[in-house]
Amino acid sequence: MEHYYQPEIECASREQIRAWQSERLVKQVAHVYKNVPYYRNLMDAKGVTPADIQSVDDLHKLPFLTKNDLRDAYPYGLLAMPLSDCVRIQSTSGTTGKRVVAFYTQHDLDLWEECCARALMAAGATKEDVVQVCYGYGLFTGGPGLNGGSHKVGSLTLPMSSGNTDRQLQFMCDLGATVLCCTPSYAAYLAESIHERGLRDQIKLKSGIFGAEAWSEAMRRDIQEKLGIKAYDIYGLTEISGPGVSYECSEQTGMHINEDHFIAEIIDPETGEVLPEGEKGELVFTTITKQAFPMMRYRTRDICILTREKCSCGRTHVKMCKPMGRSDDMLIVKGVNVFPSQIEAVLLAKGYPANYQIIVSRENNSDKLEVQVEMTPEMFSDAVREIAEKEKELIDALKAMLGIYAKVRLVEPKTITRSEGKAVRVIDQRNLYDNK
Ligand code: DLL
Repeated sequence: MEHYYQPEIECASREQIRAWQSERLVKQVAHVYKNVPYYRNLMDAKGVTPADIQSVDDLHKLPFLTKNDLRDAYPYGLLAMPLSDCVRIQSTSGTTGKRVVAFYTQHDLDLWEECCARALMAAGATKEDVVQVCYGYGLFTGGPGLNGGSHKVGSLTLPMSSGNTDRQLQFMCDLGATVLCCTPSYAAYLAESIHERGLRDQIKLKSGIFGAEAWSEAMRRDIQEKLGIKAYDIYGLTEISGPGVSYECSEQTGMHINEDHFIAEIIDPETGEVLPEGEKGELVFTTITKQAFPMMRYRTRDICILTREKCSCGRTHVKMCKPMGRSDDMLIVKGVNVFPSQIEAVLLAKGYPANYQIIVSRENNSDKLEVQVEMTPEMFSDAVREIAEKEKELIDALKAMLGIYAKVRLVEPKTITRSEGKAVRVIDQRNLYDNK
């Protein structure tokens, strides 16, 4: 049986959803124009005024926002409410320069948690369930979002946070967790550990909600089989709120976007032109109910397709497919957003030439990051011990920049293949977007 958190909204008619969107968009534009000088300037530069936005049909007239705008306006430049009305900050795992800081009023938190509650109920959670949340808690939105959603549903919530697999498994068995929330790679790791320790008979899990990174259908099958559960995808990003921007239902064929809060568009990433439904392009979101940190036409850089085909679950909100890639070079390694430019900045600051390669792989369902860096001829003549020290120094500097461990290998000058055109900076061996 399909469960809904807010059936009257989740299954509303298309006309009703459109009406909500138009009415809320007009209000949101007025709010932003009045309270966010940064965006007002963008609108003025494009010659658009709030009066030009009368319905969703006018959305395309508004200027885009990008991660660069968030960086330029850091930290308060896109805030639309007095700081004293805000009660929470969340942030992306990115670091200096790229860090996104999002603000929430109590109203914003409530709506975000309701979105997560919809996702949880779509995955079968009820007040009888025990929800084990092993997304990170803290600045990352995963833990707090699903935690809040679980409270709204009325489930018994286990705020485990990430890591400490022994303790996760002990609580899972002893307290009879029925719904698991974590990244798909951690779910696969837990599944393997359960299998190895022969705990399968002691777990009561029935479903899992896995997101924050790309995962394939093959990985879904593997997790479902090993844990004996139904595995649901969940998508979101800090800028827009966090997890629960969209979520899967029993059909498991894409994620319903909470259209009463977020308007989705697909654009051509080169030209910015809006593409018709069913075409593949970059996903863009406009928030229409947020108070503190509204995002107008925010370019996610996630490549995606939208579909409005009728869904057997009864929900009427548009569905997005699993993200199929990114239109920028951001990598997600161990759930942390990593830009090659951050790595390059560290290397240059430490006096290395910009000849490097970043290799991402996955072993035992855990991501590995390796940076191969060419030494200068002078460094190459150094003793082996000194080279090891240099590697250690780079490992520390990268850790400070990225927040995660990257293995560093200093290689002989001129060993990294030069290419004719763009340098191949990143080799991602994980085949994350191979959706078979
Ligand atoms: O990852 C929020 C989240 C937490 C989503 C827990 C789901 C569960 P950020 O750290 O800001 O927020 O990273 C957002 O992660 O633009 C996508 O590229 C990627 N991403 C998120 N969910 C998925 C997913 C959280 N289900 C960025 N599949 C997004 C593929 C995903 N990629």
